[in-house]
Amino acid sequence: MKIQMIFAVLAVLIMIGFFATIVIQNIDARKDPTYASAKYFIDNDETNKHSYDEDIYDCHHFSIDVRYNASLVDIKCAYVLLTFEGVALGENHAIISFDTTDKGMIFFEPQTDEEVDCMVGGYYVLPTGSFKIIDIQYFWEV
Ligand SMILES: [Ca+2]
Repeated sequence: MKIQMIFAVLAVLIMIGFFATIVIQNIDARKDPTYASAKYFIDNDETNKHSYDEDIYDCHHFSIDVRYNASLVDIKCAYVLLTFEGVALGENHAIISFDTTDKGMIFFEPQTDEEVDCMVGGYYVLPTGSFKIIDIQYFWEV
């Protein structure tokens, strides 16, 4: 009887530990950065050193990798999907942004680390031309 009680207590303790681990893993430690820390991060992150390849590593890969790398240092970063006027849905462009605590939303082209202006109705310049932005979507989850 006492051994059964010990096993029951052990089982409960193991379950508590298991659920506590799940809760701890789900706490999102990422925070919105200051402008300076976002700039420092993007300047030191090496994603921009990848080579662009339309079939292997394109704008989506650059943006996903920067967002992931930011999460590793607890910086909240968004994968940003830009939709251009007159361009097919699958051919939109991905960049990244930070909602900085001191200067608000800022955008970077992750292929070059260049800070870029982005707003609906504005234009985005790519090597292939200048495109009117008709929608901006933010994806914050890593
Ligand atoms: Ca960089």
